[in-house]
Amino acid sequence: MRTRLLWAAYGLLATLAGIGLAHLLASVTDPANSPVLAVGSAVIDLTPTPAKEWAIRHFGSNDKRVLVGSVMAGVLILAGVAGLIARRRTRYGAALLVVLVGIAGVAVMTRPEASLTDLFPSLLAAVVAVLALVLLAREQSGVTEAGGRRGVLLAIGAVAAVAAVGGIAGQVVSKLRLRPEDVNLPKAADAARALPTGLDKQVPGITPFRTDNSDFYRVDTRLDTPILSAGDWTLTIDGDVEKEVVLTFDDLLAMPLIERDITLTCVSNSVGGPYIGAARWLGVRLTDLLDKAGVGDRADQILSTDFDGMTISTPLDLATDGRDAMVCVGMNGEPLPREHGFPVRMVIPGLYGFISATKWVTRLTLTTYADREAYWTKRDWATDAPIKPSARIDTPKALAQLDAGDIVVGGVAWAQERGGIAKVQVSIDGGAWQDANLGPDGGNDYWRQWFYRWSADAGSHRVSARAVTGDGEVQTADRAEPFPNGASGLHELIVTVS
Ligand SMILES: Nc1nc2c(c(=O)[nH]1)N[C@H]1C(S)=C(S)[C@@H](COP(=O)(O)O)O[C@H]1N2
Ligand SMILES: [Mo]
Repeated sequence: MRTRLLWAAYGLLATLAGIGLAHLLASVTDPANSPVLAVGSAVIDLTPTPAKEWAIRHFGSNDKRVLVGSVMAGVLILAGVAGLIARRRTRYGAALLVVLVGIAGVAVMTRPEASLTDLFPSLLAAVVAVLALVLLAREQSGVTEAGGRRGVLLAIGAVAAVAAVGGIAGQVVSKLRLRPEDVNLPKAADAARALPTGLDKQVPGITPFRTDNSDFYRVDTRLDTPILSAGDWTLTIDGDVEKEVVLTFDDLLAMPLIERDITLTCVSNSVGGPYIGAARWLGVRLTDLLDKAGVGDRADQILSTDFDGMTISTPLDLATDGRDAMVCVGMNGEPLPREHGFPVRMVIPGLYGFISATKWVTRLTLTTYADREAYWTKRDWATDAPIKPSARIDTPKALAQLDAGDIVVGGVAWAQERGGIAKVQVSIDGGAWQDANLGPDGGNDYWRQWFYRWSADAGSHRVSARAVTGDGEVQTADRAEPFPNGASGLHELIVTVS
């Protein structure tokens, strides 16, 4: 039993050494090629909708950790098995390791813009893992009753050191490379007016009127954070256009910039959920860019592609109907953070992010829905998905224990491209809808804070909120799941008052 465990540990160690060095190599070239991340990303892409809705739905940081953790666990179990096999036949154990790394290689190569050099980290992982296993096996078979333990211990130490140094150095290099790049952004020709002071201080527990970049939700299919440089970046506008246009980052900055306050929302946000944020965006008008290329009369879709070949579809008519559709370089007075699309991303008010907000965008192709299908379209998500108006209760929290008397219920509500929020209403225990107080107006594409003073008596109570839009629409109570075009229903919670 003991020797079995020992051999399993050898398989594990050898694999960790391979993965560690590969991680280091990938961190200096392209982190996405790190074998574990590559397999994780492939799992994301292969996961069927809506069977495993969560995987495509919210890639919130926790899900990403769970996913990478599970892939890692799977790899390590197989690595242990390879070690056990190597006890009898080193060759077969080594072969299993090669197969294992081969899976990562396939995962790397199935990425849309993959090239052969992307395989280097996986190749390195295979070579290092096999060499390490052979070394450990050789030293182990040299161990006799009489001695020879020194060699094994040295080999174990060496392999473990390679694994640790590779892994740690890889992490350090990745962190360093993630530092934001310094770019100077010009001022907007068409600036936004100062955002009024929100209710942040007045209503404890309410969502801040403006979301800090560091608190802004992140949703995308990536397990890494892409590291692009503004100097290398270009945007190509092609497809059904009069002439193809290629712009550099400087070309973009030389165009008239606008600044807008827009609340971005993810289609995967469940009612009352966290995947929403409000920021001040700086960029050029999407229509100014499209005019440069001259849109043909066949196109009904803008297919935007990111640097890695990931695609997002946007209905051309909605993007060009006069709303402030933007190709953005700045977020809250800073260059875009890497997680949010540096150097350039799209933001289109009123459409969920999965059909509008392409991060790390490098290509806009004017095409048709009949000709081209974007990533989420292939996974049966809707192609036309306006953001559904909704009110969220931030305070009190669900199941809170509260003292009887005055209780402030508060939150945010949004109705982008629907005239903004005209009213938020609150109902206690299904009673009559009462108007809440609204916070300041940040514009029709921006969310609005609200609060309601409730004089609560003892007991268990159900608190509900709903939005009424500037266009006169009352938020529906009909429930829908996020798939395929966004959640609906009222945010409701139960609290206990005593
Ligand atoms: N390149 C790329 N852009 C993307 C995505 C993606 O997976 N890849 N996800 C989209 C989705 S679903 C949303 S909701 C928004 C989220 O933007 P954020 O992460 O900056 O909040 O980005 C969009 N842009
Ligand atoms: Mo999203």
